[in-house]
Amino acid sequence: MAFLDQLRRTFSKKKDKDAYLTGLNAFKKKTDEVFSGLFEEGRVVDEAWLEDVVIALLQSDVSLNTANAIVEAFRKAIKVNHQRVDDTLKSQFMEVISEFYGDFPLDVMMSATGPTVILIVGVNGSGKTTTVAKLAAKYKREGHKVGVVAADTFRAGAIDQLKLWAAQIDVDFIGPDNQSDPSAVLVDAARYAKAHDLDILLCDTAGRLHNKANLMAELNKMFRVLDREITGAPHAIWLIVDATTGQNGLNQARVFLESCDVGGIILTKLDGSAKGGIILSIKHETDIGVIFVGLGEKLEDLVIFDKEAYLYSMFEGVLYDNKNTSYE
Ligand SMILES: Nc1nc2c(ncn2[C@@H]2O[C@H](COP(=O)(O)OP(=O)(O)O)[C@@H](O)[C@H]2O)c(=O)[nH]1
Ligand SMILES: [Mg+2]
Repeated sequence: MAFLDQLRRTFSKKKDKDAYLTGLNAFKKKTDEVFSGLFEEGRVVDEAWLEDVVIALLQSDVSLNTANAIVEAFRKAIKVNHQRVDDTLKSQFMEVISEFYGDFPLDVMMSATGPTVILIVGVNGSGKTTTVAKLAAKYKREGHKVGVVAADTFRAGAIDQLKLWAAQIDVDFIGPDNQSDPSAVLVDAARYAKAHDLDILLCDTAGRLHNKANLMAELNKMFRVLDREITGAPHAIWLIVDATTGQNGLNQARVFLESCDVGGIILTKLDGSAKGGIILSIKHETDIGVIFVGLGEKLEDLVIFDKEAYLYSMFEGVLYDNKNTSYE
């Protein structure tokens, strides 16, 4: 009981609680549908029940591997065949998932000597350009001098899209100047950032998924030229994954995980997606956590990933009896 109560109390104090409850609505509906019967008071907790929990996790887009691992951890925490569903069991379920996920705090190492360079990578359409704009708005709000870089030189549309965002947010924009080599744009951007004392440079890259060797060569070239201009750059590489593509999206993104040192995953389009369970699989299967989630198309719809807010929003309808709680 303790953990369940504690989670609700912690959640009620979160700044982003409404964004989570609204943004995760589709996912919540899904978990309500697949878990509610399972967690009815008095249900017998036996092997068949545990198998049903695995299936419910699968239906929430947790991968089989991860679902099995969670249920194994849960089995160790409870007395199978000797108990029925009650508040203590619900609390244990939540606690097991929370511990299973562990922690993955957002940890941006701001460069002490010059601009901090953040590279955004991911497949086409995953939400890279939009996320660069959202991050630019966030860091600007926090008082940093920000520049955005259109290093996606393969799609003219992508350059204009970012330029428009930059004008709207009122941050500096650095784009290609006839050259079509993304590395050349990054060199220009790094020099511009140094000359104009920018704090943060957010680089939008191309998302073409050619073969792994080409991708690695292209990324390595970017790293080399950036490091030559600004020692230690890029300081972070963040991978964008589209939540609506679920496991498939994660598999597509794997090539990036194998090609560079990804420091965190940004899960976009979680609003309207019922596939929020993928967050548990991402962490379990890649050892890299989600650091931000996209909960809409507007600039303010990017929130720092918060495990407690996520778990509470996901299971509010299933594990908590009083659904009319006000969060004030
Ligand atoms: N609903 C929703 N749409 C998003 C989110 N992030 C991006 N999008 C939309 O996804 C589409 C593709 O985004 P874009 O940034 O151009 O993807 P890119 O090809 O990776 O640069 C656009 O229509 C965005 O508005 C999000 O968090 N929620
Ligand atoms: Mg783009």
